Amino acid sequence: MSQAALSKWQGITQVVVVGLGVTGLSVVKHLQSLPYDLTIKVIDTRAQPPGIDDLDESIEIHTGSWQLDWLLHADLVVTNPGIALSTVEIQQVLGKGIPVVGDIELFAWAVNAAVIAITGSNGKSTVTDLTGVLAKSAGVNVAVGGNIGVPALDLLDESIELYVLELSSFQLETTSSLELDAAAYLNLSEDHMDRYQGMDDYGQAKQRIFMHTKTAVVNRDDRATYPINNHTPIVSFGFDEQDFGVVWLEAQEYLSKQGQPIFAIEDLNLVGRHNVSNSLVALALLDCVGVGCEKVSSALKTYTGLTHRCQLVADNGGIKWINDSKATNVASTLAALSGLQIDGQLHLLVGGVGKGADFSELAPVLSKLNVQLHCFGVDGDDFLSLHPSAKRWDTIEHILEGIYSQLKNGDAVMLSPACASFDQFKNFMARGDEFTRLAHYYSGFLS
Ligand code: UMA
Ligand code: ADP
Repeated sequence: MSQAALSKWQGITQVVVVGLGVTGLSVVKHLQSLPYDLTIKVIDTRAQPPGIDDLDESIEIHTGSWQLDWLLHADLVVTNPGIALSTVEIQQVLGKGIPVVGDIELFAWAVNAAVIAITGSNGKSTVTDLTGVLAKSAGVNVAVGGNIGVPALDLLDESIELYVLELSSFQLETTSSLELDAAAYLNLSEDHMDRYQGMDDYGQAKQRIFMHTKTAVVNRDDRATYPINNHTPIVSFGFDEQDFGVVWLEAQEYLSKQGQPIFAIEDLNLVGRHNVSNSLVALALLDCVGVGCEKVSSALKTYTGLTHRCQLVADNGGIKWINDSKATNVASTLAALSGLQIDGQLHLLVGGVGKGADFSELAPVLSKLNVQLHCFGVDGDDFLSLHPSAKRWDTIEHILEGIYSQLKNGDAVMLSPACASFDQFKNFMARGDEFTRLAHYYSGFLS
């Protein structure tokens, strides 16, 4: 344990963990592993929080409501990213001067190796995963986690040389001392407007990734991704020839570094222009920690991306079925549409929980496509005015059952819903799995 970490824990004995789930469990496990005499209590406002069966029986837990008395007598409160700092009870804790941190802050207190982090509205998981895959291919002992799924604290291990973390704005809100070797801010577009007061508020949470980074990796096409303080050294990515970019050579397009071609874009196995940009970011981040492009090019060639992101799940009878369930906001659906190449008609499935978003940006893009819009879920009505073809359905299953017999050679069916899934599914993975299951079923009739 470093001197810096020791000083962080000085005077702390009562720790209250708010919110279980995978984060809460990882926090409790980490606290138990520390060489301090800590009293750990857990509060979860849900009656049956996920993870409760895995919680050590010796830990006191309060479920179903807040337990203010515990909170106000804590020396440290550790919140799940799903809990907003603006929550009345958390504001009372802060008002009393009790520190409130998240799991990433505890990770920062404990970590002893190089760390790369990635934030942004879209592309975080793809860039995080790709960076990890490429680092591993170059022989680095790398651990990948954070918002992508595996809590950061569960990754901690003496043997790890490099941590690659996906950080959400929720996680960044409660993180203030994470020292990074490189931090990428991919893009900023409307999301989580049910949690933030507006785009400024949301963007500021993401800016926190630059608080202590050696290098900021930023998007030349999105000024919001540049650090507000002017002291952080910058490496940028984009679609021109500067820094990490794109060049043409003998009628071929290449990923480039400072104008020099480093990788032929046609050799990428990823679909869409947004993945050209995601590849550039991974290369830039690894370059910052001394892993050169030449060491990772064969892994970049074979990388096919994560499931539920523009994933081709069936291709029968000339009809493509694409699962883009991870598109949970407008910008991600726009990115999916921009990368599509289809000969026939696109059947686009949109809807779910809209999170207060304005979907009107989709209308001009849809107007240029040969598209049939199918709207489902609790906020499906919000899409009806976006295209003359829009039709209202209740579920994905009913849509596919209703349309499969009309599909023709060259058509594509894509779930890219621009919404969260919680009205009808446990999460976006369950929604994507359901679409994939139905795609396999109905495409079977068409082969
Ligand atoms: N909740 C309560 N009461 C509580 C605690 C939580 O109602 O006392 C609710 C919150 O409103 C919240 C939900 O429960 O929406 C989240 O709790 P959870 O148990 O699902 O959380 P974890 O399992 O710990 O998952 C969290 C992240 N969840 C959120 O930020 C909401 C996961 O990101 C992340 O993968 C995981 O930690 C590991 O770091 C998910 C996510 O949706 C995938 N993230 C958002 C996004 O990507 O857009 C930010
Ligand atoms: P995140 O973790 O930020 O949600 P993902 O990598 O999981 O990002 O991708 C989510 C969705 O966003 C995908 O369905 C894809 O269509 C879209 N997407 C991926 N990368 C980008 C990007 N760089 N810009 C815009 N949209 C993107």
